[in-house]
Amino acid sequence: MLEKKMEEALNKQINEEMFSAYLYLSMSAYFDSIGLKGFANWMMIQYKEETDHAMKIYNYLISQGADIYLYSIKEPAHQWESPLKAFEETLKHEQHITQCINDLVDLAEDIKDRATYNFLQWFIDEQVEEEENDREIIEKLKLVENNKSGLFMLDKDLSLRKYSPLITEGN
Ligand code: OFO
Repeated sequence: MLEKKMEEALNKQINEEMFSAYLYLSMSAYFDSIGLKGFANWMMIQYKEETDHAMKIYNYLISQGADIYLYSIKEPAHQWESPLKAFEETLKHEQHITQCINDLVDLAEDIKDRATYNFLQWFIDEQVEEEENDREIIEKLKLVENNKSGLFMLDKDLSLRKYSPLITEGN
């Protein structure tokens, strides 16, 4: 049984995760439109992972007998100045998500909601990984700046990323 304010906060986080999914789907389309299929693949997988994050919270709320509120999803941008700018926005967005997760953890601590506190630990680790991945790609993009063959190599690299679904059922 969740307290109402935790139920509300987790429902808001579903919306944050769905916006993340929308943002990365839009970035995937952008990369496709400029012929960078590997980057598009990376972002498409990111989109799927964000949907998994939303579903992980959804399933947790259901398991706690809480209500689900599916709020409207904001419209993301659909063009970026360059691959570097898109990834800089990605990192900035993930830093915002990290803050959202930290706020949820603080709330769980404040109201002594130990189940939710435990549930959120997975997201804390995930955010460390997400920010690290973005920083790595930003560094590489800075290295290959204005070098078409470098960008092509990086695109090839990112085309290798594979999606492994999160087991969200009852998870
Ligand atoms: Fe990108 O980790 Fe969820 O939002």
